[in-house]
Amino acid sequence: MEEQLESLKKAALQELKEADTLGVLNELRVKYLGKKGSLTGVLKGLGNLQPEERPRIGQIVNAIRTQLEMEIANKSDELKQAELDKRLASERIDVTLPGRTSNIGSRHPLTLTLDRIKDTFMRMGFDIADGPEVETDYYSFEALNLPKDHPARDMQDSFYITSDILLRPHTSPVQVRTMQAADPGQPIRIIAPGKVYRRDYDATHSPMFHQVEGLVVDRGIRFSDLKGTLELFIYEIFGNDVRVRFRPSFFPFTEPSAEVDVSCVMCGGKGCRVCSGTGWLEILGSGMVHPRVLEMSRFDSDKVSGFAFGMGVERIAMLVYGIDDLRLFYDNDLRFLRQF
Ligand code: 2NL
Repeated sequence: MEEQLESLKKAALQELKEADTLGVLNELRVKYLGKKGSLTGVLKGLGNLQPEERPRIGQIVNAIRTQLEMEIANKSDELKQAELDKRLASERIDVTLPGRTSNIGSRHPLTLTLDRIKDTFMRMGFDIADGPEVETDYYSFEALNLPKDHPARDMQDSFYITSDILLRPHTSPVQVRTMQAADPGQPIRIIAPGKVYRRDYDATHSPMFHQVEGLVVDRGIRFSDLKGTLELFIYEIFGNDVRVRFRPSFFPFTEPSAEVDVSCVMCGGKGCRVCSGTGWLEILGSGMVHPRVLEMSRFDSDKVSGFAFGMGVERIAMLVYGIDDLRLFYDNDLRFLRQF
């Protein structure tokens, strides 16, 4: 009996030594110490022994049991530690690696240009006004002294929804609405930036583009106010080294009217492809508000006068950043957008 127990112990210790996973270790625990395990079996068989032998054998079985429990506990700790070491080695992180940079993007060149235009006029005391992009014939043409047979009203030029409703072809309706909402005699000093729509599409024309128009109405507004305001604006946007010239022109809603040119920002005025050899770039249309336009919006043209102007934001952005195709603004190609 003792010999049998001794070899059982030996076998168990040998197997424990060889156990290399917690799973195998658990199987061994069941095999030797479990309810149906070998040692438990011996204990159960104690009844068959001579009564005087029972305590001695029982003692030996309990000693083996205690020893095996201890060995299993030690081995278990050892295997757990080994497993942890392995995980720590394989999951090691290098805290000195540079972090992933987050992509925060940048503002669109048209937004940058629009912001600079708005900022410049705001510092001169202008308010920013806006209005609907779907407009009526009245606000788009009638109130601006564009008669029924004027070419600007051609179905070919504008996007009509009905014969009376269209996508605004300029932001002037915003200024008309502002004048008509104003208290009589209240001075007006606003710019109206926003999207406008015309039926055109090539390298320099898009069916949707951005415009900023401006309007000043007050007592004693003169052409010199128009000149000073627009000259200052151009120096702010293109720098103090450019030259500015005013050229007589015609618009139905202003009289007199002037187009404003800046010396070519590409060649400095010598003449190049961008300025078609003239040395000048046209960037603004302007003029003194036509008395009929003032009267239609309930202003007394004997008491007040005003000036107005309009410019294309895309054109200014192209000149500021040296972009030669307007379609780049709308392609949303990141290789283009990342440059601003
Ligand atoms: C251009 C020319 C211009 C105006 C727009 C305007 C608006 C009112 C009254 C009088 Cl409510 N005038 N706007 C005046 C002159 C020129 O734009 O070349 N735009 C791109």
